[in-house]
Amino acid sequence: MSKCSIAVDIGASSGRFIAGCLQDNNLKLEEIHRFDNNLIIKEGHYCWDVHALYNEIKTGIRLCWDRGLHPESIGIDTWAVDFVLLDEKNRLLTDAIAYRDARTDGMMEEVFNFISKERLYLETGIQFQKFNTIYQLYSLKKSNPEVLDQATSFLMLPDYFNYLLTGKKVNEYTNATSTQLVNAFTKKWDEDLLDLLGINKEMFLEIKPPGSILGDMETELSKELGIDMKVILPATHDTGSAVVAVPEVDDTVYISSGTWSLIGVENPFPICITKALDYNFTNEGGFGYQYRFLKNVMGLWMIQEVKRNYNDQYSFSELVELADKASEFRAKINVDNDRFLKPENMIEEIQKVCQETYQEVPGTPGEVAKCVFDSLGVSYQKALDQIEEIYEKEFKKINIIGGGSQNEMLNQLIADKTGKEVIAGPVEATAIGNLVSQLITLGEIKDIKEARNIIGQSFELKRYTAARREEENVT
Ligand code: LFR
Repeated sequence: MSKCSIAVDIGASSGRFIAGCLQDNNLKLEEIHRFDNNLIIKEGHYCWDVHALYNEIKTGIRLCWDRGLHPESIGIDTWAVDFVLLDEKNRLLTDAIAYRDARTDGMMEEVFNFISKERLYLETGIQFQKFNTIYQLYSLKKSNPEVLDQATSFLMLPDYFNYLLTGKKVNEYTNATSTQLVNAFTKKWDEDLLDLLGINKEMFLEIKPPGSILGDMETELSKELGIDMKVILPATHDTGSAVVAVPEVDDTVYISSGTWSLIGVENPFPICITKALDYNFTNEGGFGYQYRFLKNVMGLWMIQEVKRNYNDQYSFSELVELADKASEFRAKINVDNDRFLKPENMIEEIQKVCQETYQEVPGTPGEVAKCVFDSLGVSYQKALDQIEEIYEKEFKKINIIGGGSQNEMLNQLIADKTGKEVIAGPVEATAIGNLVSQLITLGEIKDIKEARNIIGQSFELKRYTAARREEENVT
């Protein structure tokens, strides 16, 4: 059996610890640990509980040892854009304020007073989302400028966990690009932008590409357990890892479906043309310096919130079933409206928007869920049309990866709507992408091409075609 690695994949609603190794050229996964992740409120802001998350990381490592697994390496990925700042004694200067917090309201427009939208896009290639790190930092500069001045290290959340595990501080490349402060061409911190904004440049660290070995684990826990494990940088931005796990990228549009739906294509260079700017597509840095030309669609967050607002009375699959039964319901909303980022109550917000747009208001849980799924379908279709317009070509396949790929109703809806072949899976794409990046670094897998072949043959994928409900296995 080959060397084994651990992927720690922390999403906005849950985290998982998955061990993986190659057996007869197939990737074998073993889930070690799973935990919830929730927003907490601290001093009036939505924050992530980084201490609780780090404890879950330590619990997972302990559980590996309890099971007799002695992995060679560990790699951590999380969502993007969020960060902490440390002072010269490496003490936390900030809470990990979450990107859904309202502190960035209006900040994007203020930043445009210093840097034009066009210049920002031409230099970074990154989409305009009000929660990007650049706007979070600008908000901090306005509210607590002294904190920015005292900071000696800027760490994105996976960088922070890596620092806790190894004592080494770096900024991993794929996640760094999501800040909208990395130059898309030089792949370095864009010092001109930082100067224009008056943000302390000294706190930004060396940018290291995914696939780098950060160092050995050095914690009380490693001493206690006698652990000799390397920390490797995967694409620490979860979407970056997920896209590594798309089995066939040629002629394929992927949808990485989780809290967000990220819809796009892999590209060897950034596309910063006016149309891409107008349609708000991003060029996020990827593994092997590929770019993810994609668009954020609001994703399953909406249905997760709907479920929570019904006091978890219905499971996710019950909501899907109820939506299926509400087939007569027709109202649709623009899911990408910022109003849905973190409304007080998602159900009420959906109802309000339907009312304001003179549509039938969804009343039953089935109608609310149907409205969300249908509206997501519309947004996917629009993003797809925009990609095809920019590429001036038709893509034949859509590969849905991630937890959302298990939603058969949505998969079929996408096949029906687009008329394209839909391939669903792998479900654990992010953890798989994280794992194969480590196995490439360890020399177990040659390169990303071989990794994708291995992934294609290791996991069961389902195919859907328009107006036909049956699927066939294609492994
Ligand atoms: C998905 C994701 C997206 C990013 C959003 C916020 O989990 O990482 O790629 O735009 O979360 O960080």
